[in-house]
Amino acid sequence: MTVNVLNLINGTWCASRTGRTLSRENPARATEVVSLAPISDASDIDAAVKAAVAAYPAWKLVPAPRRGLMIAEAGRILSTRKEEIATLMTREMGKPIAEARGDVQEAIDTALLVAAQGRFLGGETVPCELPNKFGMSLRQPVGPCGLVTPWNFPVAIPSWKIFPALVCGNTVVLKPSELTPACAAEFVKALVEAGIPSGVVNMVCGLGEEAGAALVAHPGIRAVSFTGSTTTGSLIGETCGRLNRKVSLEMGGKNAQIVMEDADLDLAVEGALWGAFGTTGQRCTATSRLILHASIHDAFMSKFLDRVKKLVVGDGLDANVHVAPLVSAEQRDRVASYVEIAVKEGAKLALGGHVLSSGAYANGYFFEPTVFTGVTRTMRIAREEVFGPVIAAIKVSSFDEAVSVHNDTDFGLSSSIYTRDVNRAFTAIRDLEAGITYVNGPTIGAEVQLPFGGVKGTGNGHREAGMQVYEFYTEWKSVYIDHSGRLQRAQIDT
Ligand code: UN1
Repeated sequence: MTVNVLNLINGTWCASRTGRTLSRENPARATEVVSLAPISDASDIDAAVKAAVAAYPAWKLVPAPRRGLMIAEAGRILSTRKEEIATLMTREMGKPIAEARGDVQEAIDTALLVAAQGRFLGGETVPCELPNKFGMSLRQPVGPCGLVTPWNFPVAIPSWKIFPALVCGNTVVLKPSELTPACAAEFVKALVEAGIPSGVVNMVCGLGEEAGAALVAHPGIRAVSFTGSTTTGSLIGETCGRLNRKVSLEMGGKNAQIVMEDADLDLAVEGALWGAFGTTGQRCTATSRLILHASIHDAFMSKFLDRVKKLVVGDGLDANVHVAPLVSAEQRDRVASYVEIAVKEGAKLALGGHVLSSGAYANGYFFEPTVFTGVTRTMRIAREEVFGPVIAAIKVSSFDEAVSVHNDTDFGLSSSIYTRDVNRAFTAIRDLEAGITYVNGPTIGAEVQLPFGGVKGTGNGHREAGMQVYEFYTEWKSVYIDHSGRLQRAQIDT
């Protein structure tokens, strides 16, 4: 069954003014069209931003606890439709059904957390230096926000942005990935049904270079939040820099799992399997480097390769499948080209490395789970984000070398160390350059109540989730109330 996706502008579901549509195929069976969505242009974006601008004055006056109640209701609606949306997600972007359920669950968790903040969007009160004077700070909304989201977490990532934006009193225009418009529409429908007024949430489908670029640069937009590739993020950052526009960028990763000589090897193998091949490696938190202490390198690798060989590759709707297809033919070819590069640079292909295209794989974008050993820190396979089921193992001979290899990357999202030595664990927490560090757990699977984001080339210093996300979706106002009845001069009258 093909889903016909429409744009949502000012409370009305409508086609693009261009009349153009894009069809999205099931990555496990490319002959099946999952969704048809508008390819919108700058005029559609303009209409949506105007709706968001018009709806803003009334929405920001709705008491935050009431905005929170609507978000809680959206979370409830999502939980009643979890299975239906998860199935659509697996069909539209491929991830295994259990992971698709997890994606929807992450949005439900976010709704619960954010809804409560409607009653707790606090500021501070501080003593003033002058008598009979009161000082406080308040959070205020930023204004209409432009949100550009990726296909790999097609419900969870929009929820990280839209729920906090709304609870703070902002209105939004969402431009979801052209690969997952139907998932985005399901999420937005839950908001509409929860009673969010017309114009407060708008969605415009289309391509990044057309609809996305128009949204980011539109004069009505006050803040832009983007999750996706480093190339696109940097362009968005440049545009917003020129326009003095608030911008939150969440981009690539080259996350590593360190395994020290004292680690529980079976546990570390489990972690690496999940971290590297969960979501077919298409998470920005995916484990794409393994940093192994020389004394356990061979023992680890032999256990690891045994387990990788047993991974079942197939259609994510089959509950027995561990590794689903890549999202698109383009992504599959990109992964294949990285395998070639790694081989040319002298990495040893220990397992996998090929496109799967025969039998049950004939119509899908499947790729073998792939393991490289003998990788050095200068190879491109150790430095560039692949976003696929490929892991590169680097051998080190000490903890200090492990940390140094770990940090020798332009990125800094997630990191992991397997060790039973508490001193090393705490030193790693301090010294690994990353926004997230796991001890004895894989690099993927962040929970929504802690800040999410990275250092160095991964982002531009903002965080999503947790309590930190409100720094992005609000502006601070400082307020001074002088109840002395006379002019008092700060810094002068003592
Ligand atoms: C992403 O890949 O962009 O921590 C997000 C995780 C998930 C979110 C990943 N909760 O792996």
